[in-house]
Amino acid sequence: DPRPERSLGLRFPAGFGWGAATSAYQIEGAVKEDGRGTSVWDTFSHTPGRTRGGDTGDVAVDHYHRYLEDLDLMKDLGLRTYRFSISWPRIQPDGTGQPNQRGLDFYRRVIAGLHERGIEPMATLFHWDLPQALQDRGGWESRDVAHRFADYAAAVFAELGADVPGWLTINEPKTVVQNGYIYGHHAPGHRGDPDAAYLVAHHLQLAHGLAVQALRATAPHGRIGPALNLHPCYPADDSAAARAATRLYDGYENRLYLDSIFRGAYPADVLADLGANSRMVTAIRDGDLETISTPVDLLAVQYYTPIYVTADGAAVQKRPTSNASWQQIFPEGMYDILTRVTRDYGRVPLTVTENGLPTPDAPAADGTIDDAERVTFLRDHFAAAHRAIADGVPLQSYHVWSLLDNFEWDEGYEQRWGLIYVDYPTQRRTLKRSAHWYRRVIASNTI
Ligand code: PNW
Repeated sequence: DPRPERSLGLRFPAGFGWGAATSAYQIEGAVKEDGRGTSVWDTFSHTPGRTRGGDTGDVAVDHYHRYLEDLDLMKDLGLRTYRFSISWPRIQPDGTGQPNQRGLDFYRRVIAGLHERGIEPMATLFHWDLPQALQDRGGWESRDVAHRFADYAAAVFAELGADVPGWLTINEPKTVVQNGYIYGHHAPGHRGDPDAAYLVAHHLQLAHGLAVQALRATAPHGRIGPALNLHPCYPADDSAAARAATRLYDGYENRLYLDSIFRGAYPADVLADLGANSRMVTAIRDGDLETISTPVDLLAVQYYTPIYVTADGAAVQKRPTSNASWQQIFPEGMYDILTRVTRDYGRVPLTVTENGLPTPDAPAADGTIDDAERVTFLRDHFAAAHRAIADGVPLQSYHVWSLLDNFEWDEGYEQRWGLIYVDYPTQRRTLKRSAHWYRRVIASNTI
């Protein structure tokens, strides 16, 4: 599309929460400053062979020192809301005990800076940077870590709860489960261990529920919910076998997390598939599902890609992929997943907390960055969200992933997901074509 900025004439509801998202380890750098402890991602990225080119988050985009400049960029874009994450090892360097004041102060400054600029903060408690000391005690395979998470959450709520209206518990539990314990390309890098992976899933869900309870006890005016990356699953062909395989695939991708939180039960088909002797099923105790299903105020949906499932349960490609091999571009998937959660789980307020595209950006001779593909991608996904709203979905806000180019985990710095380009050697920030377009979308509340 040569003119992706052309208006579609679609106006969003008044006050719609246009935003952008980041996470701590991907942007902050300053990994040894102000008493921060080591996280599993420090360990993982410093292990040879784990990340592209040996890239680490040691410096990232130096947001810890440049946050005022970044807050000004958000204001320049006109963001109504900004989603960031709090680094657990900055607050509790070894994962337990008295909070580290200097770590809390950094987030206090960020939050104050957001309020000064009229931007609403939305904070994620855990975006994968588990304190290494807790990993050394078993990590998420240990039930105790769920309780340590609740203590950490309570400490954060006590300090920051009054100034943050929106909270997210755990970013994408499924990604930790699958990439951390089955595929092994994320920390802690365990490969081929589904029995451990689903035990981890249960403890992540338990940690979520305990954190919701901690908020109710500490900062009762706050709103909180889970941040789930949901994948609409479609049969690769219309055979009955493909449909049955898709149903189970959907259980592992979506219902495992949604049903436990919103229905107080894990899906029976997934439990049966895991088996009565699996580590997860044998770890579930009386009362756990009540904890996990403690009522929440919102559901945060992260949508990137659909999954097409064959009769033998394999995922296949049916749509064009982006520069991320796992991402197929399918805007209608946004409509499908938003309408589906509303239909199946009731009218809980929704926010999209991530959606975006990596592009191979490089500045032109005049210094501009032409990411027309990102404009097209976002316009089409915004249009799908608009259609979902028109059909009654209570979607309140939408955070583009990501505000800035940043450390894309095992992919290092090569995949650029930002609205804002970062020249890593100089840390210079430049608005891409998509950022200029997004500013006009926000100002007009229209695509
Ligand atoms: C998310 N998938 O991860 C994360 O929350 C971000 O930190 C990350 O930078 C962003 O998406 C881009 O990758 C995902 O396989 C990882 O579908 C994997 C998938 C989706 C999201």
